[in-house]
Amino acid sequence: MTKEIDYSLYLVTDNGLCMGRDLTRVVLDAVQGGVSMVQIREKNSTAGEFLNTARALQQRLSDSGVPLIINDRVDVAMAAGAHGVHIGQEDLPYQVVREMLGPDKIIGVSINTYDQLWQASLTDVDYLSLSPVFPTQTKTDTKEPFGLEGLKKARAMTGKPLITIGGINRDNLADIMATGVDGVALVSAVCSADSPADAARELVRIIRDNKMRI
Ligand code: TZP
Ligand code: MG
Repeated sequence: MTKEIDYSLYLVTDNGLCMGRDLTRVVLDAVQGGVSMVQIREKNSTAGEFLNTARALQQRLSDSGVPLIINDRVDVAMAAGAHGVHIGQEDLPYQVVREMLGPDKIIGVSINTYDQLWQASLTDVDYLSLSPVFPTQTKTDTKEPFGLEGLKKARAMTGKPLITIGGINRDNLADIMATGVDGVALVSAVCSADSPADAARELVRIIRDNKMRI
């Protein structure tokens, strides 16, 4: 079943890149600017801190229609009543996550190879995130970037909602959207911006102008 989800501008958080500002404030500003989906990714938080952040955001976002996704932690997502979970290739297998969350929650998977893309396409995972498309300093243990050609190839391989992440900013966003992806995930281009709201607004405009109509 395909859920009606707007993947176009997907904010992934990193507390350390918020320039000392409160994470919740940064996320709410970015949503004000037009972010369509939010993933809390806090690798250095304790489970309790992660849960507090997730609960606070779940409450603040509940009227916005913007889904809140939790990175890695199915337990935190369940406890916070979040909309879903984003898992990597080294997290719990997605079949197990689906059994735990049920059919209505959103599950996204990071894809680092074409073989993984193919395998995940055969499952009921909701979206695939090709990672990374470009080099990035935000995550240091990434595989070789796919580049625009790799992204085009991935787009041709799957009918599932496909997004991509890694080194995306206002300068390369138009080229990325022209490949036919359903959306982009970004960390630093929004979290570290002087105004997360203005940054999101500009990215939304570029996405609107360059989204492929199929
Ligand atoms: N996964 C692959 S690259 C990446 C993640 C979480 C970080 C992307 O960060 P940025 O700042 O948008 O390049
Ligand atoms: Mg993970």
